[in-house]
Amino acid sequence: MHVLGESGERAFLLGNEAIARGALEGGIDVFACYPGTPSSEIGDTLSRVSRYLKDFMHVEYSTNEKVAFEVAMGASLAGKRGMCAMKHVGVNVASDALFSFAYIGAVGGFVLVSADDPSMHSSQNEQDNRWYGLASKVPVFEAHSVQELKDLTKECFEISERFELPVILRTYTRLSHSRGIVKLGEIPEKKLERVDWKPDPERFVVLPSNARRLKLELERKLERLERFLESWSFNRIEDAKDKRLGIVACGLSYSYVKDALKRLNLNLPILKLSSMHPLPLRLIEDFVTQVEEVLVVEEVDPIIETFVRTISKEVHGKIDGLLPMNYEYNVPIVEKAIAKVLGVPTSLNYDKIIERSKVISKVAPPRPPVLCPGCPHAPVFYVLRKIAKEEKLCLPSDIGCYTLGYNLPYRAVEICVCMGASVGVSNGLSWVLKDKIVATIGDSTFLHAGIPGLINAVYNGANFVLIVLDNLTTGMTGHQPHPGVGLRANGSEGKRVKIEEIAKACGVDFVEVVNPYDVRRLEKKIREALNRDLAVVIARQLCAIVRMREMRRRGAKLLPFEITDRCNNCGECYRVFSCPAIYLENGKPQINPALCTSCGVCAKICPERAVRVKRT
Ligand SMILES: Cc1ncc(C[n+]2csc(CCOP(=O)(O)OP(=O)(O)O)c2C)c(N)n1
Repeated sequence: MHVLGESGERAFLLGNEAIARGALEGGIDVFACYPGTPSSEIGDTLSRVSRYLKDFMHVEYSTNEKVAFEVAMGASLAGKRGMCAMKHVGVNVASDALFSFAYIGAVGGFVLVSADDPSMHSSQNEQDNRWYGLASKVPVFEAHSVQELKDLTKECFEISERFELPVILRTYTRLSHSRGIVKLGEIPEKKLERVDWKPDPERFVVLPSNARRLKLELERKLERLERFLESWSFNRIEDAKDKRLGIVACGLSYSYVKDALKRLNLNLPILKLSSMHPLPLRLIEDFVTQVEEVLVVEEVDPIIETFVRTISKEVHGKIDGLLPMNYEYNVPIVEKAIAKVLGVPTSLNYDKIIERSKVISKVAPPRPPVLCPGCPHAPVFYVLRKIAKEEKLCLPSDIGCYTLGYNLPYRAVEICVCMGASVGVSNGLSWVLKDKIVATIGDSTFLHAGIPGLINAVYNGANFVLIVLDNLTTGMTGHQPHPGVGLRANGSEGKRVKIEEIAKACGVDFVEVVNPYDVRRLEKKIREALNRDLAVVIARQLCAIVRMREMRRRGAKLLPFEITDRCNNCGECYRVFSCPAIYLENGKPQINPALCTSCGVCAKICPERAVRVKRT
């Protein structure tokens, strides 16, 4: 595994692999995460590593981000090094623990990796998690390259331990999913040894009487850290003779600035910043007073810019509209901004290039994302659409592959807000709607945040059907296991937590498990559920991608299906069920054997019984 290369070697690492390597070099003891793009490869890498370095550390996929945070916090409170990783919205889930842990402070080094997603490549919002650092009084660091990401991860452990503070390492899609050559450092020889518990209740118990004192201590720690950051090697001024414009370049934006200056053939002073909070204000002051005007380049919100504006009047950035307020940056965006301030031409006519790319993109056929062939979620949406033709339904859903049920022809996802919200919102809807409610939620999402809403429904008497789309994996983020699967991050078998037993234990009386490929039984059970007050239907069938992978590994053969002459081209299979493995050839539906997963659903729904197993 290249992430386990020898010290001194150079490895071509993904940003997230670099974080994993940095954690190993930092002697991590406990790592916990809940997957979410763009953070998932950190956990996936450490999960693979834990199979090789068996006693080095504990690695786990936790049930949600708050739990993951608390797992790493537990290690830190015992004096060990803990790290947790999550996507930006995961920090919303973990934030309750974050704010209080700031007061207590780290004992062993503690790093929270927040992977933000500017431009929302795979997220519901574009929040800038540096605000969490400011709000919770937790330091936030950012890197500008894959190499620096690795080095900074290790450094974060050092800073956390030295200043007794939890720290946030903020990364983002462009960096986490970039590859770069990384010079590897030493992974310490160590084993995860158990230690004696050292209680410190006056610090670890955030009763108001302790918290009042701890708040002042926290502020003193941050002041000390600020002094340290003024001469910290990751923050630095790169001076230049041309003082017309100085650029404050934050995190990855530093790389854009360097490239943009190269293209413009300019040499301007740069303040490269890796500490987003606390800010090295003296260093910033030093820099700003040396130049005529300042440009602040940062993603996503104008946080540093707002601070710099308190020091200097001649500040450009997002607030004066020079740089876009939204979405991620790139070299042309930064180059255009610098060129505009200095009144020089850009190296290329970017506007013309963008116009041309718009013309080219019109030629390419639109390819909206679809559920995979054989996806076990598809029959559920098919059945819901069928029932919804007879009686109007309200269809809240949740976040996962199944959110694609929003697309035509299903349109079986009518509300999607955040993980677990399908259940909570169904509670509220059930008190005000005339229509019946059928909520859909994935297995991982149910375990993450669906259970409290279900208990609430039982207790308060809310009335809806909850379908758990149980594909026995966390599909959307790369097939990580979860408690409902039983497998652990290091590959060992854990005790399987059964969703049907949870639903029953929550107090739900009607709980049924069905195989969604058995469409008739699925429809029967959903209809029965609709006649009950509160019901849970678990549609359980392995994710088609995982099933196909396993079959290939075993060398198992798929049953080939074909469409016979009985077909009258009614379109039920390709238009209503919308299987992506069925296409039209000369106006007749055909099964593409390269895509078909032999789920057999098309054969079951065909009104003419025209689909059958091919006779060979
Ligand atoms: C708070 C939060 N954490 C993580 C994610 C990333 N994420 C999106 S969907 C999902 C889980 C999907 O798994 P599952 O519910 O089993 O549905 P599947 O994709 O397998 O259909 C995750 C982890 C998120 N959107 N929000």
